Amino acid sequence: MGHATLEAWVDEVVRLTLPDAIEWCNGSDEESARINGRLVSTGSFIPLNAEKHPNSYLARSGPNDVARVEDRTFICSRDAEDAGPTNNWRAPAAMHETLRPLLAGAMRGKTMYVVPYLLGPPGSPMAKVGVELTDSPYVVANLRIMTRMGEPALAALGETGAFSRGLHAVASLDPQNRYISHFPEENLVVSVNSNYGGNALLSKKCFALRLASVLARDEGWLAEHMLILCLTDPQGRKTYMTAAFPSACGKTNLAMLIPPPRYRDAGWKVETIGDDIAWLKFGADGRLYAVNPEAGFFGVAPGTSYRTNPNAMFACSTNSIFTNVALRPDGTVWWEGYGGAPPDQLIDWRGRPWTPDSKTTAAHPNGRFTAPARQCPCISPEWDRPEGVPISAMIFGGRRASVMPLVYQSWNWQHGTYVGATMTSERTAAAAGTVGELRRDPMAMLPFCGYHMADYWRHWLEMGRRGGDLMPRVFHVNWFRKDAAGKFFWPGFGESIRVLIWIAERCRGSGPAVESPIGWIPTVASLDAADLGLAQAAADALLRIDRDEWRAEVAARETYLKSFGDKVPPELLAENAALASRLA
Ligand code: SAT
Ligand code: MN
Repeated sequence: MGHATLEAWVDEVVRLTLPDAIEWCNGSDEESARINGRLVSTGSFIPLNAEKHPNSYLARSGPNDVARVEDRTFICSRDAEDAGPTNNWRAPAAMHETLRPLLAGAMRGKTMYVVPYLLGPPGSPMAKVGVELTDSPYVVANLRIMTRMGEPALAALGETGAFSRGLHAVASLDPQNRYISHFPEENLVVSVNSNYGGNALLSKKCFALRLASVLARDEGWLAEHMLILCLTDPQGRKTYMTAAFPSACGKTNLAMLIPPPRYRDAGWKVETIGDDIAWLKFGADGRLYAVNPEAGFFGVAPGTSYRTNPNAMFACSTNSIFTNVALRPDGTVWWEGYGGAPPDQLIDWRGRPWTPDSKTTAAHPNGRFTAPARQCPCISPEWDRPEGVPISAMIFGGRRASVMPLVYQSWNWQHGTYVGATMTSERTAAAAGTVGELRRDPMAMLPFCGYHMADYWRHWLEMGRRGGDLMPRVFHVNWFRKDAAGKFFWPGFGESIRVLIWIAERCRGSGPAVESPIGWIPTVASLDAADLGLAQAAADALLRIDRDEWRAEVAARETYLKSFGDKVPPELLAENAALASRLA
């Protein structure tokens, strides 16, 4: 017994990285206790208050290793054209040459963990196996929460099953020699010199999005940066939706939305299937079905509270890992936006004493919790259904202080693809870069598409031709529109259920809508928002389409689309031209 290809690869990596020991992970409780114990004894894990946070730990990453590094992330396809203009490209052979000396002997004195994991529900035709070789027990502890690690993967793998390979070495954490490299043709990711989330948990953005997007193109499905939720109406009818937002724009909060009392009492319910990634495939009935490839949440901690997202707070109250948040004297955690006044004394995310007078934040803005999905009170009983859930609506959204109305519906799949392709959002702390700067982020996949963006759009259009009328309806939302004083118009959080309800009604072919140049928008009345105390002017402003702003937007989109040259699908240029003429 054993998997010859896997064993041969492990041998090869051992010869290169020279670990002192090798440990094959099976995901058991005993193994987890042992690895957590090791992390505690080396000071990498601080055990939290055993009553308030049983089996939970605080970890601190290097101060220069706190977010994804897009400028150090590479797609190493044979042909540069396949990576496209939105990815950093390196020739595979050249990248292997660069990596070899960084990996040589990198695991000396350490244990190399062999971590098999399954993405997707066990038994699902959509599930895929990955194996990460890592010298970071922190990564192993996180993968155990984020994926079905160990036995379920080995069972799916058997002796000959296919798997994606991930090699991760912490090395010296040198930011200048940090490489998050993807080799789509080898189904391989190599990551060196980072131990942070999306750079090191190779199951997540590296495999479930970048490599998977390439597999999806080749195999006829979609790997998307989308949450998955189920909205149940008072009659018990369920509408499954996915939504794509850039990192740190509220996907986790929307996925775990709690309806305000009036809606809850009336029988509305939102349940979570996933908060970050969706894999979508056609079912036998011709509809698009989604599974969540992950088994945990790697959520942004700051701003998460019992007021804004109690479901996330419950989910991470036990068996969880916190990274780069603050520690209270009683062994509980804290971060900006936790709720209540800041505690008098804390240890900040860098391990230094902190008081409310300190000039820096106590938690890093991209501080995270890693929590098992099954612990989330609103997790859908269908979240690990092997066949997935049939999607009726796909929602795109970003952070836009202006231009974008609260919500609109595209005319059809092709127009919806155009709406996704031209998405724009203000930068957040989830990746290195200037926070607040506006950038195009097509389908929220800019940092995650493993091949040429224009080919990816082509693939979306192709999926639409296959799915025809059974494709989901496509919407765009913006919770972040601001008034002249810089205040958000929309209260967001639970109140956004009004928008989800309108979307569900539109999917059923009901729900009043007004035709605008950009798509269908709800009437103010159909949002049922009278009780929100929004002034009529604010409600109008939320849905306003300012023709001058939009004409400027369309001109900028034309430049953007044309920057993809010959590859840009003519359908998208035609949609932009049609929008321009509707605005004329
Ligand atoms: O760092 S992660 O990629 O895991 C999280 C995110 O940026 O969305
Ligand atoms: Mn994400």
